[in-house]
Amino acid sequence: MTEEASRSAGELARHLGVPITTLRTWDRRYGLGPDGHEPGRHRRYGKQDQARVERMRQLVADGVAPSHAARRALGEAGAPEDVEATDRVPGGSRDEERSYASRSRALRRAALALDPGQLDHILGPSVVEGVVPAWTRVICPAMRHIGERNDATGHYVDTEHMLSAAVTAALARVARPSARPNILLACVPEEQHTLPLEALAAALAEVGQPCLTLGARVPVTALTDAISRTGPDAVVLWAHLPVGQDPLDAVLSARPRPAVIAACGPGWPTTDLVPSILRPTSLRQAVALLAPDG
Ligand code: B12
Repeated sequence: MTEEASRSAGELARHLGVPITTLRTWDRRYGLGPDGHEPGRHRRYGKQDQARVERMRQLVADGVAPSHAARRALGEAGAPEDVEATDRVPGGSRDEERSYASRSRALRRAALALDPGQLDHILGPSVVEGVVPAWTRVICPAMRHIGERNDATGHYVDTEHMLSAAVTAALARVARPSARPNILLACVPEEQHTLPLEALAAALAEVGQPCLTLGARVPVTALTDAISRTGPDAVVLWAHLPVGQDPLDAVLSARPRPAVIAACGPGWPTTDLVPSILRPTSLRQAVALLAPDG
């Protein structure tokens, strides 16, 4: 293997759009580092090492649990082939599933009854138990239900607003780490659906990862200004409504250029994005990619 064909950890991280800390974690935890590394010498990933890490990144982005993904990337015989449903709670028992479903129904009823006390009563403990299951199992199904009712009848805007505000408040109560944030979260211009990024900020905080959240409708100039002022390692852009490539192009040409750029939400074009841009499709995947130690 020539030196040119091999890559340092930093070069590979940039090439794949994965934080360098993620590469180190995958190496330490799953043995996905460079083969034949000599102590005292800089680690360089050869062609095969790179292919393994690239496969790992793809599998994790497809929703495979990192430990399973690593076994498959390493080509272990008997490694599980199943791709986990992207928002399934790993290890969740049937009883747990039933409990989430009944809490979600109760949340929906409390929202329809415009009952703030009850909303808080359900949301508070659910979020304390774990942001990812609270968001994916309790909150999202209720949100989808209210969204569909609203869409079908033109009513329930009040319900949607009230539920959104209660969810925002519950997620904001998750204690934020005091360290300087190195991840920036923002909605694309004109986008007001902030809740998924609020869930991401809370889920990252829960595992000790601070982030800077710019909120709704962030103009491209504000985004690039914030990048040049704070130099984040990762930028996550949320688009629920259809959006073009402009905000991504702005981040790609921002200085310093963030090592990791993730385009999240159903609003992005399904094709034609730059390959190094991450496309996590669930909260769990986004957390696994941005905070692998969590
Ligand atoms: C709450 C809500 C609002 C709130 C947002 C409040 C807030 N602070 O976020 C308010 C009232 C502001 C709002 C406004 C509007 N909304 Co609205 N809203 C919703 C609602 C009910 C929930 C949004 C949400 O949080 N979704 C997240 C979850 C619940 O959705 P999900 O499908 O399960 O998510 C999937 C993925 O996105 C992903 N995922 C979920 N979370 C995360 C997190 C991360 C990090 C990742 C990577 C992935 C991920 O996993 C899920 C499974 O695939 C949706 C209904 C819906 N189904 O989403 C409508 C919905 C998104 N809204 C819609 C519309 C049309 C509007 C308005 C245009 C209404 C209007 N006439 O003004 C405006 C648009 C404003 C704008 N310019 O952005 C439509 C969008 C249709 C479309 N695709 O074009 C929807 C789908 C409702 C509908 N059925 O018609 N809305």
